[in-house]
Amino acid sequence: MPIDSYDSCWLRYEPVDDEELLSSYRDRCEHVYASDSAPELGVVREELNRGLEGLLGRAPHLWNHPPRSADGFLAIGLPDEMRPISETVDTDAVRSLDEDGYRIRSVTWEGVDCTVITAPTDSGLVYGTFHLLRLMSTGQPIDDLDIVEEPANANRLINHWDNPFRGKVERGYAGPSIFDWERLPDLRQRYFDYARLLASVGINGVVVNNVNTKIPSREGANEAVSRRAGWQLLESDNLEKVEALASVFRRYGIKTYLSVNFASPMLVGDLETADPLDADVEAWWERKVDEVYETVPDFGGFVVKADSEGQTGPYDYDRDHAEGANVIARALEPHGGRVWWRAFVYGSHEDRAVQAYNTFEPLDGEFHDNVTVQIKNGPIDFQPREPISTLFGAMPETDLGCELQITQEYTGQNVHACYHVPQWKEVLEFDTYADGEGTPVKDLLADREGQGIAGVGVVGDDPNWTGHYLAQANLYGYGRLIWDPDLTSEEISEEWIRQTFGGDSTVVETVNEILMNSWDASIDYHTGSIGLMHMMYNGSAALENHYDPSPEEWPEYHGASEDGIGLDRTSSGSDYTGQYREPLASRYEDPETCPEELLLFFHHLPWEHELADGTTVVQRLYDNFFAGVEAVKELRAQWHTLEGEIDDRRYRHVADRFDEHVLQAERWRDTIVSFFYDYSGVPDEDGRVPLEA
Ligand code: GCW
Repeated sequence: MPIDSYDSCWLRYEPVDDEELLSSYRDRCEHVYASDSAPELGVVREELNRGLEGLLGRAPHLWNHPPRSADGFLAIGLPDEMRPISETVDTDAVRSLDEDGYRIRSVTWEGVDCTVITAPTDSGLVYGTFHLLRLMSTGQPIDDLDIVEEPANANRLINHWDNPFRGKVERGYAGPSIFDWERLPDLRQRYFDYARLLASVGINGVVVNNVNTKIPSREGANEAVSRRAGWQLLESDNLEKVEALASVFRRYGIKTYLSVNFASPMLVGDLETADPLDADVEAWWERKVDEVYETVPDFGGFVVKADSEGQTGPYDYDRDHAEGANVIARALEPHGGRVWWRAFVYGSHEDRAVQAYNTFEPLDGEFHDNVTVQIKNGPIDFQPREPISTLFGAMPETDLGCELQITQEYTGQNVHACYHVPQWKEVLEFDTYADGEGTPVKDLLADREGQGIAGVGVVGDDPNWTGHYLAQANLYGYGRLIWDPDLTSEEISEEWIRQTFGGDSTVVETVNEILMNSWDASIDYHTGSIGLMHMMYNGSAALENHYDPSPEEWPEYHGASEDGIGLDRTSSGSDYTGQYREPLASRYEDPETCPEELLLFFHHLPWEHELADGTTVVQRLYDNFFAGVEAVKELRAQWHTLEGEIDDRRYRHVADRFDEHVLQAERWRDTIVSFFYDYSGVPDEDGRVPLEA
């Protein structure tokens, strides 16, 4: 696929139309003195060439010494590599920055205006370069910069749920996988452009294949062995394919990881068991991992989904999850690799929400140092809004990772506009009280080598990468937010809009409003916004659709009955509230103090239970579902005001989807309010329910 047949997303580098800014940018960046001492520096030069030519309208002069004749220049290199840097910045301070950190400073060197980008490592130089280009792409002045940046999270990963060899992406809504495993190790230009997109928002790790390394059939596991599947990426003849991808990502400071099957010793090896305490199994993992690192020297490690949704695990051998993870971790340790062990384990407890804590909290401190327990933000499964997983703050002796979903499995897939950043912001700002008041999730995760955040990927081979143009904001926003969780959702969306649609203030304001209102609307028409969730269609297809409404399939999630709705997760029910620290546990335990947006997640209440403002539960649900649809209609109307302001291809693409979005929101509303009416028999005070026949 030729380079220009897919979208360049936020790396458009449109010509700067502000004359004053343009001349300042040219003065300072038309001449570039960039070191070329490392592969990453090749990336820096390429991106500067591409970016500056686009922005300034002519290619920069790249020097490998200070350009004597220039009025100003850009100097990029490690602190001691060049005099314009070592003589103008505190090199000790730069060297003590986090390894992915960087410093950008406007200085005068020997009477010449100089913009310095320096960092302790080459990947820091890559991030610094993208930062400067972002400032220029968003029309910001660069003549008085004094920037020090360090990522809050050491590990900033993308988890692809791409099924190798079969090209499908589980919960992917943007076409087939971009990774062509049949043709690898041959490379596609698209791999390089994907790495650019990820590096431009600070991503430093990519897991290239689905955690469902063995596609369990609905009739039970092990049936898929015959067809090539993800677990086979560990087979010797596939490792050069992995290295080929790794060779692209490493240029951008991105480590490559694989999802592996816990039974690999049996599937890939020919052992009879995968028992983690079996000496042959231990030896097998050691040999296999050594082999991987011979081929991919900077391999990141493995992600493992075990004892979960049909994937095998240590329970098959009556071992616990620490024993399961540690046999793999011991093999990776000598190479500096890490196991990302998923805590998405449920199915043996009536209330799915309680199981992960009961399984993992008792194992705190049992995991090897190079194991990170990867926890979904909420106890269920990436619903539009969930309470925080109780594991955050409950395992101080264990490295934790937070798993977020970038792809919109439950928020409208590739049809609905839904900006996830406010949801993630709510997760990261949530106070767990782990060390008393003021212990937000973001602080629990930050600044620990083995911790970080993993986002379930969204890209596919569609020309627009994400199936919906506005969904690009989620990939962009994910990277920006996990680099700096103190950024606001608005700051991030404005950055993205300016780089993607230009700086016209009407366009920026309108698209920003649409994005910022989209998540609340999604919660309203998918759930009614007072704690219900998981009312989507499952059906019998190999991969459930999770797009349409189907409340009747999930009584154990909404608890609808003649007398009321919601689930009792208090001490009189599943006691999930008891897993939270005080004062959260008491706050959730009491319907009077439980936040309304989570009320029915923790409580089963009569339909006519009065909320704080006197409205009944059922009436609030009716109101919120109807409000959700009206909100989507408003988003569409706002988008329509942009006709002619945005190129027709993207305008039309989004406008068409808004039409389907409104219809689907109405479908959710009508299906679920009728379902509630059938149970409660309580009509809507405004006569909207029961619905006219
Ligand atoms: O969200 C659910 C999805 C599955 C997914 C699973 C998981 C990869 O419906 O498609 O499997 O969670 O997180 O493992």
